[in-house]
Amino acid sequence: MTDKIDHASQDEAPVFPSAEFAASASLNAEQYRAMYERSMNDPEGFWGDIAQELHWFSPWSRVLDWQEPHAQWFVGAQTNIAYNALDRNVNAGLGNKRAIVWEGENGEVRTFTYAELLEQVKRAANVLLNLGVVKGDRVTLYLPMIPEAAIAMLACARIGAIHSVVFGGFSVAALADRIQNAQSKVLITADASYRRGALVPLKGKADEAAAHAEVLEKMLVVCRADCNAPMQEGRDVYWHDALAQASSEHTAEPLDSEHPLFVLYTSGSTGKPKGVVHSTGGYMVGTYLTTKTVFDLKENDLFWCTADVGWVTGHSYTVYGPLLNGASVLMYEGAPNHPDWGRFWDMVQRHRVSVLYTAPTAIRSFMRAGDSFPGRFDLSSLRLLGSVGEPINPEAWRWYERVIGGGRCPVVDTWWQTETGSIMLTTLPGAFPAKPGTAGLPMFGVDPAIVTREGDEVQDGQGGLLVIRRPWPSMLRTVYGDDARYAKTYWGEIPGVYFAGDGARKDSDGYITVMGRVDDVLNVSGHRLGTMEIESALVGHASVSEAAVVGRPDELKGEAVVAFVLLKDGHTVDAAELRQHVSTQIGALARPDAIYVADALPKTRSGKIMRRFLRQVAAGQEISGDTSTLEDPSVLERLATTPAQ
Ligand code: 6R9
Repeated sequence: MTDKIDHASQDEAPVFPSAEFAASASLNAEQYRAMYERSMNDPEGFWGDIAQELHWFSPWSRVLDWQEPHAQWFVGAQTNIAYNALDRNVNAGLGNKRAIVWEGENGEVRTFTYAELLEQVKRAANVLLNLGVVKGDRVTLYLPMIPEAAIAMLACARIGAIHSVVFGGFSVAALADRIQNAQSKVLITADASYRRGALVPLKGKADEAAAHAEVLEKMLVVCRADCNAPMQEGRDVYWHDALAQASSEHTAEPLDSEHPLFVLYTSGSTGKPKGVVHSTGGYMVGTYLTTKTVFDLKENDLFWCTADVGWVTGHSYTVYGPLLNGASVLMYEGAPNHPDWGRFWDMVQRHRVSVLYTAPTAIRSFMRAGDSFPGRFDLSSLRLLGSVGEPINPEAWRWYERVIGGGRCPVVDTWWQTETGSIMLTTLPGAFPAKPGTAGLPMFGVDPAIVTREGDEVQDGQGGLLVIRRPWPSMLRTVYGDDARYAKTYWGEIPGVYFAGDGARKDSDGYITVMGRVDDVLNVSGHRLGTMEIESALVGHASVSEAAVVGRPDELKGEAVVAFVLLKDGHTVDAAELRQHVSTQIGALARPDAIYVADALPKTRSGKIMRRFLRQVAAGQEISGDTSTLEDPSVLERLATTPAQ
C-alpha cells in the first residue's frame, strides 16, 4: 500500500460536544442510529420519506433503480431544484427572510431576501431563454464569488440548462477546454473581480478563451467593477441590461429527477479533467438532508461556507444545500487575508455568523498568522464549525476548536468529493464526540468499507482503500461524454463497489480517518490536481522533454507541487519561466513550488515512473526502499537534491 496509509496517525482522544449544544441539537446518537439503520435496511423507504419533505411536480414510480454502475433515483418523478430552493420557501412564508448576504472584498454589502433572489432568478431564466438556451443545453460560468454566480446557477436549474462552473482562478486554456468539452454555447462571466485589492480581468480571459472555443455564441457579462471591458457586438450582452429588460414572470420547468443539473470538472489520475455529472432529484435530496443534519441548521442561523462556487463545496453548501433549507447564507468575494488575516473574524463579528464551514489549509494559515487576529473580534455568534477538502491535522483541528470556536463549538470534519455530491462521512454535532483528524461515521445511506485492492475488507485499525458499497442519491451519474471512463474509474477498479481514490482506516468505534489520495491526484490547498495534467503542461514547454510531478508535504497547503524535468538537448531552464508556463496552462494553483532538473527518471523495467523515490527526494529525505525493480538504479544517485532556481 502507499506511504500515505503506512503513516496513519494514532487515534486522538474524543472531544465531546457541550451539554448545551447537545441539548439543542436536532439529532442525538440514538436518533442517528435509528435513521442510519433504516437507511441501510429500507433505503427506498428512508429516501422516499426524506424526499417528501421537498416539492415534486409528479411522483416517482420507484425510489431506486440500480443497474450497476448506473443508478436512477426517484424514477419518473418530476421536480425542479431552483423551485425547491426559492419558490417553495417563498410560498412557505420566507419571502422576507435573507437568502444571501454578500460582502465584496472592497467592503460593499448586498443582501437578497428569498423573494428578491427569486425575482432575480426568474429574470435571469428569461434572459437565458431569450438567448436561445433550451433545456439540456450547457452554460459555462466563469465568475467571481458574487451573488450573480448563485443567481446564474439557479436560473440554469430553473429552465433545465446544465451549468458548468469554472473556477475564476483557472487559466484561459483550462476555461477554453471546459467550454469545448461541455459544448457550451453561452458563457456567463464578469468584467473583473477583486482579489487582494487588485482587479482580476475575467472578461479579458474569457475573450481569449472564446477565441479557442468555436462552439461559443454568446457571452453574458456581469458588471462587477467598472464596466469597462470591451464588448463584442452581436456576441456580448451586459447582464444588468438584459435582466432589467427581461420579464420577472417565469414558471419553473418540471424536470425529470434524472435530468442533469450540472457538470463540474475535476482532476483524476489520468487524462484531462473529467466532467462529473450530477442529476437533479438525487443531488437535491442529498444536499438538502446533509446541510440540515450535519450543520444542525436552526431558523436564525447565518451559514457561511467559504468555498468558491467554482468547487463542489460551493455548489452544495454555499448555494443548493442551505437555500433548499431556507437558510441565510453569507457569501464573500475576496481573499481571507485582505486587508489582513483578521478579515474573516471581522466578518463573523459584523454579520453574526453562526455556522462556519472552511478548509484546513485556511485554518493552518490563520493559525500561523497568530491568535491576535481572531482575538480582536467578538466571535460569540459562532455555534458550529466545519472542515472540508483535505485531512485536517489534529493540531489545526484543536486550534480551530479552541481559538475560533472558543471551546464552545463542535467541529465537524466532513469527508466527501465532487463525485459524491454531498457529505459522506462526519460525526454529527451534538450526537457524537469528534476525534480530531478523523472524519467519522457514515451519513445516512452511505455504506463505506476499507478494503484491499482485491476488495477484501481489512481489519479495524488497518489502512486500506475507502469504498462505498451501494449507490446513494447524490452520487455522480456519469462523466460528461465518457460513460466508459465513469464505469472504469469509479465502479471498475474494485468489483461491485464505488472506489473513492482515498486511503483510510476505521477504528473500533467505526470512525473513519481518511488519509489522502492513493492515486496520482494531489491535494494542494484543498484543491484537486492531477499530476498528469501538470506533467503535460510542462512537456508542452519548448525546453522540456519529460516531466514527473509529485506532492511534497506542506505545512500550509497540505501538499505542494514538485516537478522533475528532463530537458531537451541544448536547452537550459529557467525555473521561473516553467512555473509561469504551468500557471498559464492550468492556473496559479498548479504552479510548482520546486522544479528539479534530472537527466533521467527512476523507472521500472516496464517504463513506469517510480514516484515513491521522487517523493522522497522532493521531501528532502534519504532515498530508501526496494530499488530492485528499477531499470537503472544508478538514476537515483544522479538525481539532483537541490531544485533549480
Ligand atoms: C468536497 C471536496 C475530494 C478529495 C477527497 C479527499 C479529500 C475532502 C476531506 C478529504 C480527508 C476530509 N478530502 N474532504 N480528506 N478528510 N474531510 O473536497 O471535493 O475537491 O472533489 O476533493 O479531497 O482526498 O478524495 P473534491
